[in-house]
Amino acid sequence: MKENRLWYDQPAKDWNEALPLGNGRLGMMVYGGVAEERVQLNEETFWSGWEDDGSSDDPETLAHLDEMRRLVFEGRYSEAQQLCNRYLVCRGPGHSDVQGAFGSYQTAGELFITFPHFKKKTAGYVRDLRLDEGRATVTLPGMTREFFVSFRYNTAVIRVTGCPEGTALRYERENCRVEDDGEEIRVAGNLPLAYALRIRRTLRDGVLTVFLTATTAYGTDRDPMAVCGETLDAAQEAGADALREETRAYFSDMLGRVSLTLPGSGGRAEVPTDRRLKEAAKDPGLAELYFNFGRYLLVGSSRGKLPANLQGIWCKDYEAPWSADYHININIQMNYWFAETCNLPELIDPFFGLIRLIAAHGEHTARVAYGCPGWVAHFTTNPWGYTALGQNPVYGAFPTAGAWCLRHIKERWLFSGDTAVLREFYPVISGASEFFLSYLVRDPRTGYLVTAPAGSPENSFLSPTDGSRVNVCAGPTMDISIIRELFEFHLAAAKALQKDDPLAPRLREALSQLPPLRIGKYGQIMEWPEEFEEAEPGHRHMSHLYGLYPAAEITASTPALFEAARKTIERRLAHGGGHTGWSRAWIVNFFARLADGNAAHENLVALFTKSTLNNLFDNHPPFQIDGNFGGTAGIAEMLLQSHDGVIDLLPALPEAWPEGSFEGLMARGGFRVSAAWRNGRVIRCRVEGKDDAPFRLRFNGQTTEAVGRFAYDAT
Ligand code: FUC
Repeated sequence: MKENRLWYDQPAKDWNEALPLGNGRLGMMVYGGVAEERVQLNEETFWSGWEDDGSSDDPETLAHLDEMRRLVFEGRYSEAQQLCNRYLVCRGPGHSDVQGAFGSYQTAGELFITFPHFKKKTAGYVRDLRLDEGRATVTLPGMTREFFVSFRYNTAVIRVTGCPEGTALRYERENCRVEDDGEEIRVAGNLPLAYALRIRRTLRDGVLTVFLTATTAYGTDRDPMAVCGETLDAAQEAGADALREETRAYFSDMLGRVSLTLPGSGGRAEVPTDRRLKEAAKDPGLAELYFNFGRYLLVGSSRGKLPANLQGIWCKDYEAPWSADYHININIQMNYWFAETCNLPELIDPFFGLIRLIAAHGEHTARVAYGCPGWVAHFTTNPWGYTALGQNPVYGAFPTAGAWCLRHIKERWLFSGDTAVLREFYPVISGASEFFLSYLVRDPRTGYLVTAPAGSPENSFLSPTDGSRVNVCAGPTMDISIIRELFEFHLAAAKALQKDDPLAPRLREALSQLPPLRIGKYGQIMEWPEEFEEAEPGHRHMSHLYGLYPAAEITASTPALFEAARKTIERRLAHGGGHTGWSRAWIVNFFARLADGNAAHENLVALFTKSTLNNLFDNHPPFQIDGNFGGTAGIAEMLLQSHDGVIDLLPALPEAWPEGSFEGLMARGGFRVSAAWRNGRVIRCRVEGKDDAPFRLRFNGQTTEAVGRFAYDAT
C-alpha cells in the first residue's frame, strides 16, 4: 500500500482534525497537542437509554389505518397528511427521547497527558496515521508518541518515549466516579447502563506506557470493572510491543486483502493530507488513500457487539447528532456497502446482530401499530432494537427500513455461496414477508398492491389539491422495490434451502400485483405513484433509485429505466442534490452502475472537496461516517461489478485513471478478482473461484465464459 498514511505538520485544531484509532469496540481520537496530548475515548456500547417497553407503538395507528388509507386512495392527501401526523406516528417522544429510553451514543471520556516545560509550538512536528499498522504517531524534537488499539487484547495503548519527569495524566468525563492511585485510574458510572474504564500507566527511563480499556454491562451481567481488570492484566502480561505487533498484523491482514494502485499513487505522499484535500482535483492518488482509509475505518468500528453507527465508533458528545444511532433509511446500510466487495465479511456480523434485534422487537410494532403478523421496523433504531414509527411521518412512515437491511443477508449468500446464512436468518426473512403480505393493500384506483399510507424517505411532494407539502401516499417507489426484492429473495432462499415454504404461492401472487417502476414527465423514475410536483427537486435522498443501487432492478438490461435513472440523478444534481456527504457518495455509486466513470469520478472529487473534513472524515455536516463508506464502495463499484450475472472489469473507469491495478476485490459467487489496465484497457487480469463454478467475465468489450478461474496477460 503506497497510499497508507495520513499526516499533518501541526496538531489537530479540533476534533475534526484528530486522528481515529479503533479495534471495532474501543476508539480513540488523538489530537497531538505539543504541551498536552488529548485523547478522546469511545467504547461501542456507551449508550444512555434502555430497552423500549413497547409503549412507543400506538394502537391508535391501527385504529385509524383504514381512515388514513381511504383518504390517500381518494387523493385527499392534505387531509390524509393531517390524520397521519396524528396517528401514523409513535406514541410519546420516540427516537427524540435522547435523555430517556431511546438514548444517545456517548463519549467514554478524555485522557489528557501534560508534559512539563513543553511550549505550545515546536519545529519538526509530525503527526500521522499509518493505516496498515493501525497506529498513529506524534513526533517532535526529543519525543515520540504512538497510539494503537489491540483487537485481540481489546486494549488501547499509548507509549511516549522521551517523556519528562513530572508528566501528568488526568481523565475527564461527566457524572462518573474516578479513583487514581498513581498507577491506575479507575472510572465507574451509569448511563444508566453500568460502565467502567481502567487506565494503567508506568513511567520508566523516560518511557511512559499507558494501557486502557473500557466496557459496559450491555448484553452481559458481568461486572464491568472486573472485566476491565482482567483485560488489562492480560494486555500487560503480553506487553506493549506484542500488542503493537499484533495490531500491525491485524490491520495489515484486513487491509491487505485488497490493494488498489491509481495514477499518481504515492506521488504526493510528501504533502500534508489537509493540503492534499484542498488540491483533490489534481491528486488521483487521494482516491486511493480515501479507499484505504474507508476500509481502515470499518475495521476500526465494526468488530464488537454493535455495528458501525452514524459515526462509526468515534463520538465526542453526550448527546450526539441524531444520537449517533442506526438510521436505517440509508445510513447504516451504506456503512456496509463495500464489506463484501472488499472482502471484509466478518465486519458485517455486528450488523446482522442488529437485524436480529429489530426483527425481535419489530413483532410488537407489527402487531400493535398495524395489526399484522411478522415484524416491521421504521427509519431508525438503537442498541435495544427500537422499531416504532417516528414522531413525524415525513421520516417515520418508512415501513420497509427493516426489509432493506435483509439485502445484506442476501449479499452474504451471493458473495459466499454459503446457504448457512440463509438457514440462520430464514425466520427473519419469513417474518418480514409475513408482515408485508398482510400489510400490503390494494389500491382501488390501480388494482396494485401497495404500502399505504407511506412516504419516500424524508421527502415530500405538493398536494395536487391544495399545493400543501405532504409526504404520505400509496406505494412510494422505494417501498415497492424493497418489497419486490424481499419476496424474490425469500423465494430464492426457499429454493436454495429446498424448502417447501407455505408462503411461496402468496409471495408469487403478490409479486405479480406490485406496481412496476414508472417513468415520469421529466423522463425520470417516478418517486411516487403519481406525477406529483416535488417539494424539493434536489432532495438528498434518491430513494426511488434503490433499484439502480444498491439493488439491481434497474440495469443495462432495462434500457428505458436505465436512461430514466440517469435523468433522475441529473435532475437531483441540477437542483442542488448531493449536498450531504452520504448523498454524494450514493451518486458516485449510481454513476458507477450507469457505467459513467467520468461522472462517478466527478462526484467522487466533489465528495472530497465539498464533504470531507481535514482528517478525511465525511462531512454531512456534521461528521457522519456513511459518506466515507459509501465513497469507498463507489470506488470499488467503478472498478468491478457483478450484480447483473457477469463479472464486469472496469465498468466505470474514468479518464482520470488511465492506468492502475487492483488485487483481491470480490465478485458475487465468491470470485477473487485482480486486474491491471493501461490506456483504459485491461492488460492483465485474474479471476479465482471454486473449481466447478462457472462464470461470465466481461472486459475490453468482450464477454468470456469460464469455470473456476481465468487469467489474461497482454503485457
Ligand atoms: C437521515 C438523513 C439525514 C441524516 C440522518 C442521520 O435522516 O436524511 O441527512 O443523515 O439520516
